[in-house]
Amino acid sequence: MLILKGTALGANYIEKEGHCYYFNDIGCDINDARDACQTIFGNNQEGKLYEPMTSRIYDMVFGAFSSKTSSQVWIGAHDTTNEGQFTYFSGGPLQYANWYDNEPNDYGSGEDCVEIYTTHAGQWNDDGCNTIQPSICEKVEQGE
Ligand code: MAN
Ligand code: CA
Ligand code: CA
Repeated sequence: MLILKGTALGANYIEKEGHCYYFNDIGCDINDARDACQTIFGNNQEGKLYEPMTSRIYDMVFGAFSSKTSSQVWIGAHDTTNEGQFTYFSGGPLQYANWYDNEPNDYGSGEDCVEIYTTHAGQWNDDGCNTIQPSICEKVEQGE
């Protein structure tokens, strides 16, 4: 039923270049957000928090979800392993970063997870991983 592929997607889903993205507006800490992406998209290495790799794709994904009301939204990067060394949850250093002014700052007792500031043109902040907020999931389509 290829013809349904686009139209069957709900309002919180978009599909771009063989990847599907989902805006999860249920507030979660980072671990629950990661689990939710697997629940939504499958746990066979398919569903994960969105891991931005290029500005071109990031601008498309952020643009599609920028009207969402939440001001802070989880994506799939962290520095829990080595402070100051941000990596994707899938592994490897960031290929692309979009930090807000003076971020990341590991504020207070420490901040090790990466969020989008939707109120600051989609630039990023490091925040405490226990913060409860929405998130963006990604699925790489089979065969891509
Ligand atoms: C401010 C800044 C940020 C920090 C948050 C934590 O906005 O210091 O870097 O992450 O506070 O709430
Ligand atoms: Ca940190
Ligand atoms: Ca910060």
